[in-house]
Amino acid sequence: MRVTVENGRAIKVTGEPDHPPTQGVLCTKVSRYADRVHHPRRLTTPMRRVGEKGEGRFEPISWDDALALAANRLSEIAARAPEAIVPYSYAGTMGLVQGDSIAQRFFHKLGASQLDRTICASAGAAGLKYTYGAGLGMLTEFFAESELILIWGANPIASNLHFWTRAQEAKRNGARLIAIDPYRSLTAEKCHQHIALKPGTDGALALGMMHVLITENLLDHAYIADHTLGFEPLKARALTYTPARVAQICGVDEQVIVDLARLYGNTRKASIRLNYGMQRVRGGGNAVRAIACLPSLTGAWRDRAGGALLSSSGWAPVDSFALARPDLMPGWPSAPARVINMNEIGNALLNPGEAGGDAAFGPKIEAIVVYNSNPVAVAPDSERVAAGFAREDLFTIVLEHFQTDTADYADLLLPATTQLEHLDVHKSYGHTHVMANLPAIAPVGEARPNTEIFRGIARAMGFAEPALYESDEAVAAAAFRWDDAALAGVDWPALKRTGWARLQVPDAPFAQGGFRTPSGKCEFYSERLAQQGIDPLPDYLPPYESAENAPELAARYPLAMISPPARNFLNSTFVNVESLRATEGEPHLDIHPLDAQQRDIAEGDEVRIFNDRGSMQARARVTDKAREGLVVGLSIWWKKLAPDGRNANQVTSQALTDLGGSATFYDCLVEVERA
Ligand SMILES: Nc1nc2c(c(=O)[nH]1)N[C@H]1C(S)=C(S)[C@@H](COP(=O)(O)OP(=O)(O)OC[C@H]3O[C@@H](n4cnc5c(=O)[nH]c(N)nc54)[C@H](O)[C@@H]3O)O[C@H]1N2
Ligand SMILES: Nc1nc2c(c(=O)[nH]1)N[C@H]1C(S)=C(S)[C@@H](COP(=O)(O)OP(=O)(O)OC[C@H]3O[C@@H](n4cnc5c(=O)[nH]c(N)nc54)[C@H](O)[C@@H]3O)O[C@H]1N2
Ligand SMILES: [Mo]
Repeated sequence: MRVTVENGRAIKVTGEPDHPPTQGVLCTKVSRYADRVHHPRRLTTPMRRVGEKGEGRFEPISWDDALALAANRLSEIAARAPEAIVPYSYAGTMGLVQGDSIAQRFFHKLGASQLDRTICASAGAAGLKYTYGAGLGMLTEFFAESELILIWGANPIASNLHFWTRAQEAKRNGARLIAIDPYRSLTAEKCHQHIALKPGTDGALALGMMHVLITENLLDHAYIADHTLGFEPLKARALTYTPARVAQICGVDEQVIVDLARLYGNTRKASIRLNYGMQRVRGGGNAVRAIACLPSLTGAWRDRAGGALLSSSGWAPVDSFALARPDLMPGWPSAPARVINMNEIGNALLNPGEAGGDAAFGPKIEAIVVYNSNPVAVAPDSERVAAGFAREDLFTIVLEHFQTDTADYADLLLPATTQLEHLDVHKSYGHTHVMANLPAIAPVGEARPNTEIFRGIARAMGFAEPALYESDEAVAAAAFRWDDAALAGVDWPALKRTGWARLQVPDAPFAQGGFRTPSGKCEFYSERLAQQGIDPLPDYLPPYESAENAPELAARYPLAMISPPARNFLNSTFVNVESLRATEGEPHLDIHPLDAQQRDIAEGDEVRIFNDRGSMQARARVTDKAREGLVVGLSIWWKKLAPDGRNANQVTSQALTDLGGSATFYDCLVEVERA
């Protein structure tokens, strides 16, 4: 990203023309980043709550007073029960320095609860780990040479523009693009074919494709013999997924499944861009495992334009231990602090703890420190999340750029710098470059980097541990294992000079096998899963909230709701940038004409979407973009900027995925009525 600065203000951000994945282009929302940085509502001073909890009324205080207030409260709680303190963070702008370096070290030193950061990708990450050994896949560049691209549970026009550029290149060269998505997304509209399966049934579709590949012998037997493990048991499993059975599960025609498998098996340069959209359901981890097996069955990996990509982040040799220093935990390594899954923060905040009768939970949560995240808007089962944050006896610190829905609940609200103002270092999950993020402008107002804020609280608490006081430069320099072959010839000073470096990854990374699993093979069968008492083979698990799994629930709430990203928002970031919000308009609900008709809903009607967890309102768009039985509310709105003060997470659930403990945002049954 290039920043143009005039008189100390960022006036424009553009893509770096020389950076191969970016090629000078930023996506819709990030190209407005300067508007966000200099937004009139940026938080510019520390503030203390003066109103009621959640009311969002604050008064400015000095940094010294703010840090002392934080230190006093946290010290007092830590003296009794350090695990009663919980950090809550996700990616922010995804840097390794402003993400989980000094902050993690601080919470580890304190003995605070650990947070399992599972809100986005952990089901898919687990699926890849048990199949390939890590988050590894095809190189983005070479999708441009593919002859067939399955865009599977991904909407790159909205959420991964730089991949879409490659897919279009391939399309111009004659490639066929197939979208597999219950919704006719912006991307699906531009593909040659759209397979609109029922949400959460991807595992069955992949197993059905395997059935055809096996029975019609569209397999690369040499690749299977040399580079995979467990073909025979996988074959037995796949043979139970006949196209007829899969057609019934997925709600698509049998012939569509057969044709898809034949085309896939008969195309040499066949690639799959799957993305996280398809793993936000009960069976998400298994579905990723099943899809990840496909290129190893057909030997698509032999060509650099064949294979699959969910995440490429495993190629970057990040030194997570050096960054987060878990060894600073008092009980390390035998008795690490308790772990709270971030998707269950609603339940966790409302848990009375051991004194209230839940011995297994441990101490009741007394303090939460939020940075790089907006849980009151983004976490599932939001009624419970908000009720938790509203607790009078909870001490809440929020580090933010803006007064978000979460910031409204803060006792102490601290202004943080943006990526234009601080130093950082990045890996990617969509390409294979690492990047240096150098500050382009001075901090706005009194904003401070997250790292500096945590150093300040540590100092005010009197901690002596040197690791807590390392400079951002020192942390950045320790973020990667520079001696790893992937970074040959690159070190931190060099990265700072050039801005980015390409990781040394072979063009066709698994052409000769070389997976990072214990066996070194693509593990269809996972011994590691078997040892944990988990099914060692990929399977299809029906969504928790489906007619298959919960008929009684489905009778009351017959519509499946998904709430994938809106093009102009980045999760809940940018919702408060007026120009972007104006383009999105207001919260919408896409509903199929037949479902609308049954409910007497017309285009433009205000509708109420509800289930046992909560409700929200949106404006109906009657359209066959949503398949029958599906409703779609593009997200994630700030609640307070929506007309009814609510958003899609009012109805989503805290249930976790099969693998990885991920969120199940798209495993959600609702009913809809005219408001
Ligand atoms: N504009 C924009 N870009 C973003 C983001 C954003 O909020 N806005 N968020 C960023 C982040 S944090 C992430 S993780 C990525 C996410 O980006 P993606 O991985 O692309 O995920 P989603 O956008 O959640 O979903 C993509 C598609 O999956 C479809 N889908 C939903 N359920 C299912 C299912 O069960 N099966 C199948 N096959 N498809 C399904 C949705 O309809 C949607 O069109 O995007 C990143 N980029
Ligand atoms: N219903 C529904 N819910 C979802 C999803 C969905 O598709 N549907 N998607 C899920 C996914 S994939 C994800 S990744 C999560 C994302 O959830 P979050 O991680 O909460 O992401 P954002 O909503 O972008 O909020 C990030 C916040 O961090 C702040 N921030 C950014 N950089 C910094 C920094 O350097 N310092 C500090 N202190 N703050 C910073 C921003 O101002 C912003 O308010 O949401 C999940 N929630
Ligand atoms: Mo995400």
